[in-house]
Amino acid sequence: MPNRRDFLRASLLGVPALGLVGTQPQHARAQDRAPRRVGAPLVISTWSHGTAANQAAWSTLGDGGTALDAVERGVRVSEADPKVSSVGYGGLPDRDGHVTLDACIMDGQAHCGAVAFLQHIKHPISVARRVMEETPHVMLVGSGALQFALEQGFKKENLLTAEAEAAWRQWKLENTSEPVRADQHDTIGMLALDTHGALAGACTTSGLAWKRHGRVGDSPIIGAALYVDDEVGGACATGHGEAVIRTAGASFIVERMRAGRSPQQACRDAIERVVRLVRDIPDLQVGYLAVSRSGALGAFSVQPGFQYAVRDGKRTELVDAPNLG
Ligand code: SD4
Repeated sequence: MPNRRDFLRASLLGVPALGLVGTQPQHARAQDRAPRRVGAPLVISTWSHGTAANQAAWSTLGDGGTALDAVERGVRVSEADPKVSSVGYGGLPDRDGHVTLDACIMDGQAHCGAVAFLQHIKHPISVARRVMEETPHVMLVGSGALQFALEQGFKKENLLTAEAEAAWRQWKLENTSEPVRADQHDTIGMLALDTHGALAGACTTSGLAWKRHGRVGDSPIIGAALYVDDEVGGACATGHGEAVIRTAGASFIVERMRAGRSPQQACRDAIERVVRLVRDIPDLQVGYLAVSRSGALGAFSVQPGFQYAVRDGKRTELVDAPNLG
């Protein structure tokens, strides 16, 4: 049965009927018992370019499409946009001038696929989905991922735009130190809930600018930048990938929700954990988003500045995430 909070949420969202499905296992704890929301889709994603990505995802969700199709379609918008300088085409390169991409995709039934250190393919998220659906593996990397993408019919392209190359040349003139740009955070992570009550998520990035050649961040790692479980909810990450990997960010958030924490509390717990455990990364920034199976949202970051985009039946919003200040 819908609880009072879900009833209020449905009324606030103007949702005419809140359909509920699924039976609960005996051992289910508080958050597990939150009813699954069916019929009222939503999508959230990181950063301001998430607004356009959400719109594309929404056109799939609004037509009754699956959350999995929605997140793939959504993040492809950022991948194709040359103005988004840390995702796909137009992404800033590594210290040797190569654009190398990381991406993963996951549904709420533990199906997932990922690519890492992939070059020359504009839509790594779609390659990740093919890994999930066309191979017995979860992750392909580097030349193996490229070979697979070409076999699957993806086109080999130059992803280094003139602007990104100019920025790299400028950086080379000015910098001799370890190449990590701390202010460069606009990886897209996206979570969607569809009209059937199913969840999915996607994450795609060119990673930290000026990184060492071969460096892989959190974004293609299931459990770090993304985790989704239809019984509980999903979470995704942006920010310093090393810190997210070291603290198993998205997986930690989903398990906190399973234990009864709200998405908001769980995101805060994960940020407090990062700050407690990762003391050796200067100017650390990490941002998390989460959604529960009943459609409750959470967001939190280490520092101010992290924004996320929300789209549901009522809202198209860009929101400042709460943070530790
Ligand atoms: C990474 N998490 O490769 C990514 C970087 C980023 O917004 O920009 N996140 O570590």
